[in-house]
Order: sequence, then structure tokens, then C-alpha cells
Amino acid sequence: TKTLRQALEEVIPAKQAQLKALKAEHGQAVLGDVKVEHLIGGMRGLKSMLWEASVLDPLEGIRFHGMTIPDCQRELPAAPEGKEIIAESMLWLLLTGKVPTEAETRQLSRELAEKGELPAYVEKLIDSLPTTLHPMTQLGMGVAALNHDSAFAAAYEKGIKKSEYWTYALEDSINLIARLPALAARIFRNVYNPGTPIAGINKELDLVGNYVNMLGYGGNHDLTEYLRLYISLHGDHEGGNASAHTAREILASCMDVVQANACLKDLVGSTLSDPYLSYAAALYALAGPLHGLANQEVLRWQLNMRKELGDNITHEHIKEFLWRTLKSGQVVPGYGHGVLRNPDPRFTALQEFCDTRPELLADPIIQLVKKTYDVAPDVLKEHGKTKNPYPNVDAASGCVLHHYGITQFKYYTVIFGVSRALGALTQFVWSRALGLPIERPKSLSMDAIEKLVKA
Ligand code: CMX
Repeated sequence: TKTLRQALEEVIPAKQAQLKALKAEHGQAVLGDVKVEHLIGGMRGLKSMLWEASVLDPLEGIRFHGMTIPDCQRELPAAPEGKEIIAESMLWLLLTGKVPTEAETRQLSRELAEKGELPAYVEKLIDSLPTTLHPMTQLGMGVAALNHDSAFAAAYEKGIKKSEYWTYALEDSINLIARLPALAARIFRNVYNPGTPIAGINKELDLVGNYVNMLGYGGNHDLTEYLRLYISLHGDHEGGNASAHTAREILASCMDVVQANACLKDLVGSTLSDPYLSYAAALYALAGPLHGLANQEVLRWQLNMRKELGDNITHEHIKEFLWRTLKSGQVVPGYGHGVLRNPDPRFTALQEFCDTRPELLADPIIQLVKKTYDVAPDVLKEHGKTKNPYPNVDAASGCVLHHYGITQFKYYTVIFGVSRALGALTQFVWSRALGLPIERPKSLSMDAIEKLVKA
């Protein structure tokens, strides 16, 4: 059975050669125009980043190395007692572009379980935080603090060849992914169940199986399966979204400092260029309400709807509530997208999870999410602003957690944060394996733009 490192070693040379050929043969090819509206419109649609693991089509949705969500559900190994995709098989696919065997998946689960304990100083740090501090703030702090043991930073400080960067990047990335469940579960315990014990890591279980145990929901097979699917599907959504882009950008910026100061050896060790710090930065981008925090916002909004409208909510009632939200100048959380122009297939996959379980279909909040979906696209079309009147993944994800008893919606984005590490850290490793340079796009002032367009 191959290890993940061996599987990566096998695919890296071909990718390096592909990049070299692209640069040599098509380096001057034009992929699109840069318009003034790109500069003032959040660079929407501008093809300006290399990202290996996934590509997002506006109509079809996400493909992971060419595989759709149903392809992944069919082909990626599940847990021994489950049916849903698990984080390990998704991580393997994202990193290597290959579907892992059952044995490779189990081996990776074991490796993650063996590396999953938090260092004592991080436990102490998290335990010292006020329980009123937002769980996402705590998660970012814990992840940043883990950089104390960064193999990448230590190796860089010693002085390593550029061709070796990726091996240390991989080591840190695996350690970080392995430790995220213990960190996230500790935050959950401290904020919502202070003083209760946290389950130990079971070496025979997958990453999410252990996460559910540590959260205190061990034995809830359906919740475990839901979280396996949720965490796999949220793993990557190409590179331009704010959290993934941050992880990459921060790395690049930090490498700038490193390279600029390469002659000053004692500065290299203090560089920020390791997976922990770049992923901590990504988490703070994820914590914005237009991005990952929409996870918590959707549920808050749906619960308010229920509180205001009672139990027998009709489509007409929901329409009125939607209009009230829009007229008060707020966005409808869980709807719209920077790239997608159709319902998000991740939303569809989570809805299908519900469709096979009568107890979920009977849940009033899940029913409300479905009813909202019946009317929201038409209301948003009539409102006429959003380019995508359809639901994104956040429209569905929280209500199922709520059903299974994770009702603390401020925590929801933390689960997203455990997941997004799979994709962001994959690109971190690939950026190093491909020797990508620092990112340094050109900015212009309005005066400079005017000068250019009037010339
Ligand atoms: N409700 C009301 N108005 C919306 C809207 C929504 N759900 N989605 C977009 N709009 C508005 C925008 O605010 C914008 O208005 P202004 O012109 O007044 O600024 C206009 O429609 C055009 O926006 P767009 O081009 O369609 O969307 P963007 O690419 O600018 O933004 C997104 C995308 C996701 C931030 C936006 O759709 C939104 O705010 N949605 C609600 C929050 C949400 O669900 N976020 C989660 C996204 C998925 C994720 O990252 O996790």
C-alpha cells in the first residue's frame, strides 16, 4: 500500500513538466481581457490564479480533478461502516488526482489519528480564552499557535533546497489536518459544555468519526455520516474564493519577506511562510458573513422566520419575509454566488441526504429550508439584483446539524473551517511542488486608471 507521500511523489514530476511546457509554449497566450470593471468589481470572473485540485463551472458546479460530486460519491472509499465520502479519500483525491484504494484510505485515517493530539500549550491557550470569544476567532488562534512546531519553518531556517519545500509543506499540512478535530472539539466543549470530558482519539476511526466523538455525539451514526459528507464536500471550491485565496496569498506574501531577507539568515526562522499561519489567515476570511459565516447566518435567519411566523408557514408567508429581508437592505443568506449560476450541487447533495431519511424530512426547520427554496429564487429574480438567485451550500448545511442537536449555530463555520483545510492545504503543497512565485498583482489608483483609459 502506497503512502500519501509516495502517491504524491509519483505525480509531481508530470505536473512539473506540464507547468514547464505551459510556460514555454503558451506563456504569452491570452486568457481574457482585464477590464476596469474587474478592478472595481472584486476581480469577478478574472482568470488569474493557478489552482490544481478543483475547477468550478458556473452552471455545473464543482469538479474535483474532473470528478463531479456524484462521481465522488460513487467512487471514493467510505468509512468501513458507512456510505458517505470521508475526508481522507477526498484529501487523497485533491492532493494526488487519484482515487485511493480502500487500504490507502484506511492507512491515511490511521496516520491522522496517530497525529491528532493537540500539544499541551495549545490546549492551555484555548482553555484560557473567554467563552464569549467567537469560536472562529478561537479556531484561527489555535491554528496559528500550532506553527510553533512547523516543520516547514524549521527546515527553511536550516536552509533547504526549493525542490524540497513540498515535503515539509506536506508534513505540516497532514499534522494540521490531523489536529483540527481536537482543536475544534475543544473549542466546542469550552464554549458550550464547560467542564465535560472530551473523548480520546480512537486509532481505528476516520478523522470525522473521531471529531464527532470528541464533540460529544459519539454513537450518532447518521450525524457522523452527515458530517463526513459535509466535510468532504466543503473541502475545496477552486482557488478564487476568499478563504482559499487568502491561504495562497499569505503564503506568497510571506515568501516575499523570506526571499527579500534571504541573506539575513536569522530572519528566515521568523517568517510566516508555513501552512499553520496561512491557514489561520484563511479561516479569518472564512469567518466573514458573505463567505463561510453564511453557515450560521442562514440558520439564524430561518429560526427568526419561524419565531415570527409560527409553525404553519405558507409559501406566501415566506415570500413576505423574504421581501422584508431584502427591503431592509440585507442579503438573503444562503443564496447567490460569486461564480455559480445554478443551484449549488453541494446544496443538492445535502438535500439528497435528507431525502433518504424520513426523520429529517419531518423536521420543521428542514421543511422550512425546503419551502424557502420553493419561493426564494423567484423573489430574488423579481428583486433583480443578484446574478444567481439559487441556493449555495450554506442554505442547507446548518439545518441538518440543528436536527441532530448541534443547535449552537455560532459554531457552524468552525466545521466549515475543519473542512476547507483539505483544499487550501492541498494547494499549499502544490504551490511549493510547482515552485510557484510570489503573488504580486498590479494595483492602480482611480487617477491612474483614468490616465490609462483616456490615453
Ligand atoms: N440577497 C440579496 N442580494 C443579493 C444576494 C442575496 N442573497 N446575493 C447578491 N445580492 C446582491 C449583491 O449584494 C449585489 O448588490 P449591490 O449591487 O447593491 O452591491 C448584487 O446582488 C449583485 O451581486 P452578485 O454579483 O450577484 O453577487 P456577488 O458575486 O457580488 O456576491 C455573494 C456573492 C455570495 C457574496 C452574495 O450572493 C451574497 O451576499 N449572498 C448571501 C450570503 C451568502 O450566502 N454567502 C455564502 C456564499 C457561499 C460561501 O462562500 O460559503
